[in-house]
Amino acid sequence: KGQNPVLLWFTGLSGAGKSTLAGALERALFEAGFHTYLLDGDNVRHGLCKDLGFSVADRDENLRRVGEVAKLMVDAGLVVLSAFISPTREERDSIRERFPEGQFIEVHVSTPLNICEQRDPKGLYVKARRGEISNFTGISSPYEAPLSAELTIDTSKGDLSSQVSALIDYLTAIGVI
Ligand code: GGZ
Repeated sequence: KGQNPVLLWFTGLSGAGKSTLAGALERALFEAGFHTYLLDGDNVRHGLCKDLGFSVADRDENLRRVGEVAKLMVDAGLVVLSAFISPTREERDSIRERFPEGQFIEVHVSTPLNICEQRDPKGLYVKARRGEISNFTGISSPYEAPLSAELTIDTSKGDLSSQVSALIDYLTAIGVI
């Protein structure tokens, strides 16, 4: 099916819903016959980036590698989705610069910290508050919200299917699908 390859870059706090949203969008695109790939911590941090932790330098290197892999996949014609906290503007912007205008689409998953902390699906916020995890984004390490993301979605408002529809509508409007 006709598609214009792009990288959809989901950024936001741990527990904001990046993977859920990107995963649901990928399923919808796949079912509609598009060729996609989802990059996230689960398939990258255990392999390609298993030598890296959560210091500023390691996160930058994690994201640099992800950006380069995504670039290869976009060159291969895929609609690539990535779901990483990606806490710094500088790192996100340097990945954006690796792509032609319009091929890097930043999606800010803007769910507020207090909601992410209430959700705490893996119990990581509790551990971070106790000081058992260092450099935890939002608690002991900063998160810089995007200043001009193409899309902003707060997953504490509305349901998943309407959020996926908003993403599909956007991709349709800009001619990606
Ligand atoms: C933030 C951490 C940390 C620290 C482990 N800070 O929500 P999760 O659990 O399932 O996904 C998070 C993941 C962060 O990896 P990313 O590759 O997305 O981060 S980055 O873009 O900053 O490179 C979280 C868990 O690993 N995790 N320690 N200190 N999140």
